[in-house]
Amino acid sequence: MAFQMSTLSARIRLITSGGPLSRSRGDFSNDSVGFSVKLRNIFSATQPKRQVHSLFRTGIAERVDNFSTATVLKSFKGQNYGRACREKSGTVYRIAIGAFGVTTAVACLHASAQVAMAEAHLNLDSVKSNWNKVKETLLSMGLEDRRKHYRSSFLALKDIPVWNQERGAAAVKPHFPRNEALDNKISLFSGDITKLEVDGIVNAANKTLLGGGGVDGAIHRTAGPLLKCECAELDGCDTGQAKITGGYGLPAKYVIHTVGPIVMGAVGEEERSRLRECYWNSLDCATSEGLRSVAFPCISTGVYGYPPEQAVDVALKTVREYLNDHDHSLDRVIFCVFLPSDYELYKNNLPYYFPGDVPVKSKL
Ligand code: AR6
Repeated sequence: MAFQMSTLSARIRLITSGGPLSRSRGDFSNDSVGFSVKLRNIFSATQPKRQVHSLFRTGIAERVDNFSTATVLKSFKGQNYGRACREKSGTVYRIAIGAFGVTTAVACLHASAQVAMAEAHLNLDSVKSNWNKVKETLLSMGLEDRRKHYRSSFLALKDIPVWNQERGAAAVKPHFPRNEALDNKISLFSGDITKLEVDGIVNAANKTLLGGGGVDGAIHRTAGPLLKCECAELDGCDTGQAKITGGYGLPAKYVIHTVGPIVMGAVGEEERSRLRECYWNSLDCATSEGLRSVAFPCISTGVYGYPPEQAVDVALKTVREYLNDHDHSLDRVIFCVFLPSDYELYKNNLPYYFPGDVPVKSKL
């Protein structure tokens, strides 16, 4: 117990005295859930949770015992005034330390109660959970803590190469001038969008926002049932519009739901405009919520029947135009393709919209 007490005190001193752990202090004051989670991590390195609780209780009792008024009076019984003064000041010091200990212990008890409350909100598998609280708690967590709640494997943003690094497509006559900074904000990724650890992934949803097949089904499956609970309160979504929710069990913090146009027969101006709105409004939705990295699937090109070889131009042109106007608002836009044929389409068309430093060749 003595060892546990000294470990605990040393850790509390580190937090309060500007040691390495004190860097997190700003987070603590802003965010009590974050504080709780971080505090739990500090303690759990040496203390099982039950021991920590009893440690706090014992800590308060011991300090109150050690610095009771009886102790103070005792120090004035001595004959030597100087000695009494020294003992008195020592006692005052100990009282101050004791008071600090009690305050800290009370704060710790409060924090551990909050940890328990936060964890109680974190059942991602039950529709009985309060989605609002779960969302809030997940978003307030640091990355390492949030990763414990992912319902799938993940790919970190730093491991998704930017387009510039994997260039190699044929040189073409670009539709836009080269902008090296923008080239470095683009990725072409082939795989499952539900694995991407980015700020937001875009869902090719339907107007109900209550889930479906394709990428919509995959996103809802990985996020868990609370995503549908939140979606149910959004009152649907019109074609071309976008609405944002939490990501729940997804590695992505947020999901931006947009509804692509349904193509029956040939693509007309109406369908083109609606598809453009999907990309533009999704990016607008992301930046207005402060998201810095966003991944898109090939909206409307599955069940909704938009020909992929026409959709690719709308997707790339809209993202390029958005980045021209908002280059400081986003760090990365990822085109997430699922089919090998879509990968080829994007690879061949990206140089028209994000041209690199390559010799010019006409598309015709
Ligand atoms: N990750 C990335 N892309 C995917 C994934 C995935 N896990 N799964 C499919 N895709 P679709 P739509 C690609 O049909 O055409 C739903 O039922 C897929 O290869 O998902 O906009 C909704 O509820 C294709 O390239 O969306 C709507 O009712 C792209 O995602 C309707 O489908 C879009 O295909 C929306 O149809």
